[in-house]
Amino acid sequence: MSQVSLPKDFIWGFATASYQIEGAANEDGRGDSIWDTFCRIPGKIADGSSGDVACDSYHVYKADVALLKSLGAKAYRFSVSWSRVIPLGGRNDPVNEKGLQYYVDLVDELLANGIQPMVTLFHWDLPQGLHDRYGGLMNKEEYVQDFVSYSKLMFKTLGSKVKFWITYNEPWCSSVLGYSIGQFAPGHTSDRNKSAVGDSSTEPWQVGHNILIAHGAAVKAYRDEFKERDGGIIGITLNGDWVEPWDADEPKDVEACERKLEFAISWFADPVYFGEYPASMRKQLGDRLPQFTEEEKALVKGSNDFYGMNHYCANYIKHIPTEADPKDFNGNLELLLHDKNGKEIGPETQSPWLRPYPIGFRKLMKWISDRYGRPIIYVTENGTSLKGENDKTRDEILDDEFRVKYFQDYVNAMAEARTFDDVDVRGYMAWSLMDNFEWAEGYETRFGVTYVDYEGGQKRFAKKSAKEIGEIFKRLIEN
Ligand code: GBH
Repeated sequence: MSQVSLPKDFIWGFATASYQIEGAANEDGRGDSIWDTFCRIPGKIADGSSGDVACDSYHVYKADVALLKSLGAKAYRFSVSWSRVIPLGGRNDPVNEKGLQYYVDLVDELLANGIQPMVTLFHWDLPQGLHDRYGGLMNKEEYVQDFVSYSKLMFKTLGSKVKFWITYNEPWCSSVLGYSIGQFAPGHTSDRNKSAVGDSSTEPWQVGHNILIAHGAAVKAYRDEFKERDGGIIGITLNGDWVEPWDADEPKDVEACERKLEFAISWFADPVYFGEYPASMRKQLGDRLPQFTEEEKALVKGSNDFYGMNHYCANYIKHIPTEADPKDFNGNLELLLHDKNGKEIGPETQSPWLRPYPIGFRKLMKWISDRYGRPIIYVTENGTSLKGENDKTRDEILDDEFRVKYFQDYVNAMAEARTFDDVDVRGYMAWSLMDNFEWAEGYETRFGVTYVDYEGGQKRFAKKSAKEIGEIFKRLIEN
C-alpha cells in the first residue's frame, strides 16, 4: 500500500460568500438582493438578523487577506454580489463602478499576497430587481441573458487576474430551499402557512433547469470570448451528502440510496456531463421535469472544466413504499440520522442536518469520479458547525478541537480517495474562513475557522482549527 498523499501542486484554502460576509448592504450604490428582502420578513431568520453588517468584509477585506496569508492559504474562494456590481441586475441596467472596484481591489490584494482567487458568480443572492421585473430565476428567456451579461462583465473586469471561475454555488439550494421548502429566499413554497406564492411540485424543477441553461450559456461566453486570452477554467459547484442504507439487507433501501444521489447530484451533473436528466427523476417527475431542447442540450453538455464539490455529511436512507408525493424532491425516501439498529451516522453538531461521517467523503468522491469519467475535482466547501459553540466564551470557542478532528478526518478521507481510488482531486477549500451569516440560522451557527466578534466590531480571532489546517496539508502534500 502506498502512503496516503496529495499531489505536489495541490491547492488549499478557505471559502466564503458575498452575502454571508460583506455587509455594507446599503453602501456605494449596492442594490437589494433577494436575501436582503427575505431577511426583512419576520420569522424567516432564526435570530431576526440579516447580512446588513455581517463580517464587514466590504470594509476590512485587507484583514481577511492578511488572515489568509497568516494561515498559509494558497487560494481563496469568494463570491460576487451581483447587485453590488449591477444594482438592478439586468443587461441594460447601469453598472456600479464602485461596487466593481471592490472586487478589483480584493483580487489585487490577494495576488499581492500570493493567494489565488477563485470566484463564484452566484451564491444565491439574486438581484431583487430581477425578481421583481420578471420573476427572476423562473423566467428562462430573460434570466439567462441577464446572467450571461453579468458574467461577461466579471470576466472582462477580472479575467486577466482570475483563472478559476465557478458559475453557480449549489443550484439544488436555490431550487429546493428557495422554491420548494421556502426556507431560503425567495421563499416560494406550496405551504400557504409560509408563503402566498409558490408551487413546490413544479417550480424547483423549472428553476433548476433555468440555472443549468444559464450556467451553460455563461461557460460558452467564457470559452468563446475570454478563455483564449485569459487561460482560466470554469465549472459549477454542486452540493451532495453521502448515503448509507437504513437497512443494508433491504434492496429497496440500497436502491433508494442511489436514487437520492441522483436527485441531489445527478439532477445537475448528468445534464452537464451527459446532456440528460437521470432516468430515475424522469420516472418519478414525468413532465414536471423540463425537457432540454437540442440547443439547450448542446449548451449544457460538456460545460464543466472541473467538478466543484461541496460536501459536509451523510444520511441513512429508507425507501418509502407508497407512491411519491408531488412535492417530493428527494426521490421518495426518508433521510435519517440513525440506521435500523439505532446506530447514529455521526456526532451531533449545531446544524440539525450535519453529522460528520468522513468515510462518506471518500465514497462520494469515488462515486462522482466513476459516474462522470474521472473529472478533475476541486472541493469548494467542506466544514462543520459545533454543537453549542455560540453559547461558549471566546476562549472556549477558540479551542475548537471537534472542528480540528473533522478536518483531519475529512482531508485524510480525501487523500485516501486520491491515493487508493484514483480520484483526480486537485484542490480543497474549507468552509469557512470565518464565522458568518449562516442564512436562515442567522449568526447562531458558526462555521468559521476564525471567530468573529459580532458585538466587538467584527474583530477576527483564529481558532485552533485555522492553524491546524495548514499542518494537515503539510503532512499530506508531496514535496
Ligand atoms: C453550504 O451549503 C453553503 O454553500 C454555505 O453558504 C453555507 O454557509 C454552508 O453550507 C453551511 O451551511 O435543511 O434538511 O433541507 C451546504 C449544503 C444543503 C446543507 C442543504 C443544508 C439543507 C438540509 N446544504 N442542506 S435541510
